Amino acid sequence: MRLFVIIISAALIQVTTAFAHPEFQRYSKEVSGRSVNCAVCHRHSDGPEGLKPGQIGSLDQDELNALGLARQALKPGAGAQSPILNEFGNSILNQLGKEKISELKQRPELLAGSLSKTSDLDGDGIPDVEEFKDGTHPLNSLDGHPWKLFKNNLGKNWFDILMIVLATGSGLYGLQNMLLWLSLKAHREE
Ligand SMILES: [Ca+2]
Repeated sequence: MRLFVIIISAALIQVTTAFAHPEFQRYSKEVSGRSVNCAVCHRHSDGPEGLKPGQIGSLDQDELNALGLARQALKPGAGAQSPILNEFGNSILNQLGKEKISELKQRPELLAGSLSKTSDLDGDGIPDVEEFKDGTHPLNSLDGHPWKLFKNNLGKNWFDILMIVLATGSGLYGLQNMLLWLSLKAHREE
């Protein structure tokens, strides 16, 4: 009986570690100093194990079939869409394949260097790999390194900002002249 429990526990541990990759999460947390959860790559923020939406226990038969195909995506470019991964997680799977991902678990600091430098899934101007290192969410355009977001927004909206500055400047100029005119008028009437 005891042996049976040990075997079952070992099998469960293996299944759990086969789906989750906490090494990458830990690395992102360490380098960014921010709290990073499983939702960076997974559909559910608690990770792949469980019964909640996006977790293995909630999958229907079609999704289980898709999960089976994703688990066989050993090489890059398999086009797999794992139902427990989000768009970023699936993009990593398709860029690297499962073999390379397992290899990188020993050296999580090499993950960012192995991925596309230009892919920006949420279109906030910060590449996914930078967001991974910054501990921000690569699929949320409002979540990004504050200085990088500010710079990108400034770059995108420079014309509007220039117009506001000009309008404010000319408004102040007009106000100053009106005050000057009023004070001259008051002097003349004295
Ligand atoms: Ca981004």
